[in-house]
Amino acid sequence: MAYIGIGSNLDNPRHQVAGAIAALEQLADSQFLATSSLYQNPPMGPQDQPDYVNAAVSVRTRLAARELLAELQSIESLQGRSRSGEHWGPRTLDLDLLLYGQSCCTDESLVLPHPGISQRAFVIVPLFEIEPDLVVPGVGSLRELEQATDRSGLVNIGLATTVLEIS
Ligand code: 5RW
Ligand code: CA
Ligand code: CA
Repeated sequence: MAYIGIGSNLDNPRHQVAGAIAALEQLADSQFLATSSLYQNPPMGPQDQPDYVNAAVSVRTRLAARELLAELQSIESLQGRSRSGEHWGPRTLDLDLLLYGQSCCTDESLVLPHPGISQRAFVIVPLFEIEPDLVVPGVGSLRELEQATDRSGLVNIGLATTVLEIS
């Protein structure tokens, strides 16, 4: 089982997150399992950027972790992610591989579990919604993380819906 964190704070974030979920539903050699609600929340890190919309999904996949990561980067690119912006700056789409089974990995290009899991409410809350009994290797139970999390900044804005928007 793999868990993917989704974030966007540019170009209609809710639409970007819905588009990412639709793309992840079509992932090669994989079975899409669950999606969380979308959560609007203020930026962590640099504050001079718009609010984010975050979500999490789970997939069962035959792809190797690095193959999955490459697929995530390709979806980011298709949705206009630019790699030129400032580090931790605003982006149309950020897909993070949060967990890949029980794998632990500390390469330059891939760290598993994703280091953000243990502190970021915008990761913990959506993940808890889809997998409350999850145990994060090297960290502990998601339930304990969730209980220690300040969720006050997060607004549940519902499930992703694909709708035609009239401009
Ligand atoms: C840097 C996250 C420092 C937390 C980063 C920090 C975000 C976000 C980023 C996201 C929200 C990485 N990504 N804020 N900030 N959602 N809300 O997806 F403490 S940059
Ligand atoms: Ca991220
Ligand atoms: Ca990322």
